[in-house]
Amino acid sequence: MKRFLINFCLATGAVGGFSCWGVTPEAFGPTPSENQQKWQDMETYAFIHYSLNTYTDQEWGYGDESPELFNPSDLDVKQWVKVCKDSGMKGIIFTAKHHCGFCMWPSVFTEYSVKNSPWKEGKGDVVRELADACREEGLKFAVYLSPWDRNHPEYGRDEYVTYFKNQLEELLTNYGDVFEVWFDGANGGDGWYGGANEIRKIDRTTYYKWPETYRMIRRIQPDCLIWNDGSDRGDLRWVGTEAGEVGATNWSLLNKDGEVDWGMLHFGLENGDSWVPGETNTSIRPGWFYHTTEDENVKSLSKLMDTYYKSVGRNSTLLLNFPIMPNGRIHPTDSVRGAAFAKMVKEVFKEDLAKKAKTDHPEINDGVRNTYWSPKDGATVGEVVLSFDEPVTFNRFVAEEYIPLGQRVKSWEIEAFCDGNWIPLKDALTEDGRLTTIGRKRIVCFPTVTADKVRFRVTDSKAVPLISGLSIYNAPELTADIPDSGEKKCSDLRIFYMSPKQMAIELGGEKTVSGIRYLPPTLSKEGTVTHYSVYATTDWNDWKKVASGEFSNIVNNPIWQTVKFDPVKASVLRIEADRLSEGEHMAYSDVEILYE
Ligand code: FUL
Repeated sequence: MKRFLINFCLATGAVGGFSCWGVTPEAFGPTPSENQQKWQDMETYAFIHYSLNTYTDQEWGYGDESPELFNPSDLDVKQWVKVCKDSGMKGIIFTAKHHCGFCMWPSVFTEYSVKNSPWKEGKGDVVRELADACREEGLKFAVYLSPWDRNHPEYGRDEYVTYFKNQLEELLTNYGDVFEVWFDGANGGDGWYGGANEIRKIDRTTYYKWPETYRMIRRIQPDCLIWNDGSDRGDLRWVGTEAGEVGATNWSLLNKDGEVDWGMLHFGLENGDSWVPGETNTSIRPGWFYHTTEDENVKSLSKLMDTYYKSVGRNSTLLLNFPIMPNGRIHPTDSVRGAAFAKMVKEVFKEDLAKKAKTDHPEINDGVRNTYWSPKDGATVGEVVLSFDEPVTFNRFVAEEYIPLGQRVKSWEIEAFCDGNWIPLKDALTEDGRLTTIGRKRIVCFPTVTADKVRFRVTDSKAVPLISGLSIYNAPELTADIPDSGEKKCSDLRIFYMSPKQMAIELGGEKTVSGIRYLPPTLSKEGTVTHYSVYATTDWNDWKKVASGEFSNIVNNPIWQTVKFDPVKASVLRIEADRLSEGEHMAYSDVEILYE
């Protein structure tokens, strides 16, 4: 074990970022803008998914759904804002326009909007109501505007890009401050497109003319952050999954140019030349839009806490989605779960036990973000010991880097001094327990220990590490966990392939069937069915087509897909893959049958 210099720190207590040695080090590598720092300080904010899909029980609308469908009986944006606030969310990003193209505000550039719906006799504006309600309650407001538009006749041509920019300008000009714009990367290709009903492929790197659009955003709302999925470098990046976790190693860096692969999204790029921090997005339910069938599948409190540790606790933010029900409100299960989550976060982090510790480096446990500890003489390794008069019991450790001068730490360790021995504390939420990056905030969870001393040790860093805070907490055990899913398997099903794109399910006798559920392969995207047809038979001879359609967003969010149809007598069902996301052979993780 290496021994380091004993550092005697000059506690400056000064503002503006001071090292314990009284010298302000130079920035190292890319650094965050002030906006990016403010954004990361929000930690948790909400997504709200609401559109015509809510009324068609879909995740992606095709673009031909009637605006007549939009007629909520009880739309109450104040309830949404209250739920989000009670869930600890600091802002809301709203789906002003999802892939179906329906605008939740009365855009002057299209007829496909709330203005042609029965709701408020076409005089309503959901974006306006929500933006106002957010402001009243002190939440920040932001918009999701889908670049892919399955309704617009000109999608794929230049005219559409002008339309898209006009809409963005409308949203950025008429609704007050917008803290983020979210440009979804999905582009499934096919759509209604004004009745053309065809597949339109675009080159995502050139079609939308992002540089021009970005310039416009900066001009109208200089404080607004640009999110995209990584292909056109904005200010924030997707983390490569909708499951609610970023890599345990998470650099807030990417390269300005060039391809961005999944690993770069999920872990950042250690030597990237630009500051592009990751935003972790996930839904409180399996889907992004509301489906009654998911009422039993709202994320449990322990799952939400796990998500928090794997996002906010890994140098990211958490963008947590609340879907709106057809009546225009958030479901009570979601709101109760959201409030329990906020309460638990508060409970876990209510008392920083590190503040009681004695240390030679008081700037590390003073709770002040712009004072930081660093090893002497610019060393890239070093350690700090926190000593307690009375033994402390704890199971969470939080480290924070002073990111205004860049992200530096590459690996570190924590040890607890228990019964005369130093015991390493490993991250229980990773397989190898190793600690790598820190960034804005890194939370480490481990089984409860009682110790007299705690040692924090940086073992590798790109440049002298600047640690603005170490804290220690004792989280309550989560005993009353609610299971995530009420899925039950049907044991008497016999499933086999009739051909690479046809799967037969024998039901074990003649039954009245009203639907199927399909869980795609989860380890690889290969064989995932994106477009399906379902047939039923009682004699293996006479097959009746009972359903067909699209499993939208199944690639990014590989969750259970439910297909319902009019009850039919069958002894065998056949699922055909009309289209696969990748590969030539359809695959599944599980299949269920819904009976009458
Ligand atoms: C995805 C979209 O395709 C989903 O529908 C949802 O909006 C999610 C947040 O992003 O890429």
